[in-house]
Amino acid sequence: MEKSLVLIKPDAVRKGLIGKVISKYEDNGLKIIALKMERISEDFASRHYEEHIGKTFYEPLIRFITSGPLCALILEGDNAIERIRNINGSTNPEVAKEGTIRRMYAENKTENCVHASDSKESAKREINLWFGN
Ligand code: 3AN
Repeated sequence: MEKSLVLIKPDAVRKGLIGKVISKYEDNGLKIIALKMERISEDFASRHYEEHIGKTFYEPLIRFITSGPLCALILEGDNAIERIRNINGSTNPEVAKEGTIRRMYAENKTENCVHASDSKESAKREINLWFGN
């Protein structure tokens, strides 16, 4: 069993999409093992997105991710990391495949509804950051 950290970002929360997004994961057989809703600080956001510090999209990304409440979840399942990223779709909603969350609901590369861990290592780091041990 693999675990992944998923965020339902502030744009999706504002649009009332929490239930629809969670259903996509549950309908695909992924299990929610932790869930919380909060508005994060800039300091916390910079820890979550530390690999992007200095990139051109970093400042708008931090402004956006701190702009309102979000949901953080731990999902579990076989091959969860890859399956969740396939359900989410490409970072850019314009090129995301039909039926993916980002294709259906995302506005652009920054306001793109969801985040999911991209490797076992980042899943471990992100789960520890958001939920501790
Ligand atoms: P993903 O979430 O698809 O794994 P990452 O980890 O490369 O994407 O980037 C983290 C977040 O940074 C993305 N979810 C998106 O919100 C933002 N981002 C990434 N690339 C860009 C970009 N070229 N322009 C604007 N925002 C971006």
